[in-house]
Amino acid sequence: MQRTFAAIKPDAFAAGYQGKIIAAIQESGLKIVAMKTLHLSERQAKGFYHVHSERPFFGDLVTFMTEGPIVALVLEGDGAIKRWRDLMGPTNAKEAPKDTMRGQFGTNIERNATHGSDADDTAAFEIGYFFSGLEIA
Ligand code: 3AN
Repeated sequence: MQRTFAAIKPDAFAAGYQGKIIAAIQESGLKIVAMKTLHLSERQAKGFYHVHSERPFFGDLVTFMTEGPIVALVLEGDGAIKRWRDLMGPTNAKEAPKDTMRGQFGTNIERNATHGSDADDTAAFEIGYFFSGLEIA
């Protein structure tokens, strides 16, 4: 059993796609073991994306991630990291197939509707960044 961190980003949240994205997660067989809504501060968004701090798009990414509320989730299942990334589609929503979350609900490479951890170590960091052990079922 593997766990991954997922987020519904401010663009998808503002457009009201939370329900559709959560339904797609559940229909895929992944189990939601933690979920909450929050509005990241600049400091919190910078901490979450610290691995990208040297990238040219970092400032824009932090502005985007703090523009409105998000839904943070922990998903559980066999191969959960890859399964959720496959369901999300590629980073650039313009190139994402229409049966993926980013293809359906994203706009471009930055405003791409959802986030998913890309490896075991990032999943562990991201789950711990958003949730205490007591908040995970
Ligand atoms: P992913 O979310 O698919 O793992 P990362 O980790 O490479 O992609 O990038 C993290 C986030 O940074 C993306 N979800 C996207 O919002 C933003 N991003 C990545 N690359 C770019 C880029 N070239 N220009 C603008 N934003 C980007």
